[in-house]
Amino acid sequence: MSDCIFCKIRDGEIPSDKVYEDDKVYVFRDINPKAQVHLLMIPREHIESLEGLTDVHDALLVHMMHLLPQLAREQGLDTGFRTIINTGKGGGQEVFHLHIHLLGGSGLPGF
Ligand code: DGP
Repeated sequence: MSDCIFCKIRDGEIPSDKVYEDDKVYVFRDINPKAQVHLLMIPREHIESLEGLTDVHDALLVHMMHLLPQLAREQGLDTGFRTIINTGKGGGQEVFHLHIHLLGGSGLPGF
């Protein structure tokens, strides 16, 4: 059994506020939102971080990148959005299942 929180969310073992899912990704609202809209996009496959990617993930990555603006539009983020990928402890990563933060709307902190 995996101890990964995001695998458990993907599998419905931990409840989440799901926004979107397909055969490759699962998207849900961050439990501790840093802006009006704060989504997390995870691949269904357990990949620890960007460091775990290989050539076999190329199609998955393109899929994720194309989905981000679509989801942002659906969330009403007509003027733009921010994406963040924290990688490794030194990059501030807390959950070791690759995820892309999608943030926007009021409350977006400066960077
Ligand atoms: P990162 O620091 O990039 O690893 O961000 C992890 C994010 O995951 C953080 O913003 C809070 C969020 N998070 C952690 N546990 C849960 C959870 O159980 N449910 C939800 N929805 N989000 C979570």
